[in-house]
Amino acid sequence: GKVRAPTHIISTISDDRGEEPCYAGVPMSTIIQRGYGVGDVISLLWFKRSLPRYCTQFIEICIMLCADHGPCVSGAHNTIVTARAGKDLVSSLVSGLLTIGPRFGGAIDDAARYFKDACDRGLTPYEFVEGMKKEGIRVPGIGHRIKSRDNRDKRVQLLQQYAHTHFPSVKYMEYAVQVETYTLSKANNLVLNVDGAIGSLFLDLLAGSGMFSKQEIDEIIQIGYLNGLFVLARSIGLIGHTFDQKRLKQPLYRHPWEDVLYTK
Ligand code: Q5B
Repeated sequence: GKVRAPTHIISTISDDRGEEPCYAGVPMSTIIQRGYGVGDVISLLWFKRSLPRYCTQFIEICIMLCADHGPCVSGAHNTIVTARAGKDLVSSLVSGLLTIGPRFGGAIDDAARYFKDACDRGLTPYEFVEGMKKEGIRVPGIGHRIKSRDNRDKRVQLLQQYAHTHFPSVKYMEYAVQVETYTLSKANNLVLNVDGAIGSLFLDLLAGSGMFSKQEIDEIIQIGYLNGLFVLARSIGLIGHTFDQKRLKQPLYRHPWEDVLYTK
């Protein structure tokens, strides 16, 4: 019989060889005819399956709520400085994206990992938080520069409200809130932040939707899909900041001497 030459690439999420491109086997025309949104497209291309509407809507809410958070955050700042240095859109965008990491926006996967492990092992918030402290690890998903007990993050509240109304279970989110109650007893700004809210609620989505096996959930958490939500969302804002600076014809940025402590 025919022997197929070994391929150099294996791909399982999309196919452009037919009459129309397919995402996870779903033709483009079906995506349009059924009125699918970006949450459905993410479901197909990231999770390789169609998810129920309440899940795709949750994904879209995450994208909308994380699209921007003003010009002062690390990502927007880098993008603004880069755009003002006369660089192009892609350079300005990636300059901002490269700040996304364990402190800024990229704590979603670790929040999901640590909350899941602690909740599944039945650790009390005290045992979990103090155990992390002993290891010198900050609790991912907890803490914010400007948000606090008295100035809660509206995004977190909106995500929690949506999940309370639509999710079959919010076990992991409730655990994260218990952790927050404990961390708030230590300092006012140790709130559950947007990364922690998305991380814990995505665990609830994965576990409660009945669309994923236990093994698949473990793999998603281990690979780390969830920071992708922040990267994707914030790209919208970073592109906006680039256009804004170009429109305003802003000159090269130089940080003022007065704001630097020169010391030996
Ligand atoms: N302490 C976020 O810190 C921040 C602690 C903690 C235990 C913690 C910090 C942190 C985990 C990572 C995380 C996502 C760096 C944040 C985001 C998107 C954003 C951004 C925006 C947007 C803030 C003061 C004292 C110290 C620390 C202790 C702080 N966090 N202890 N667990 N998690 N969190 N990141 O205010 O005894 O004095 O040494 O790393 O989840 O990025 O809007 O800005 O949409 O763009 O700089 O919302 O919490 O406080 O570093 O001076 O710490 O609190 O050990 O204790 P700060 P620090 P001590 S959402």
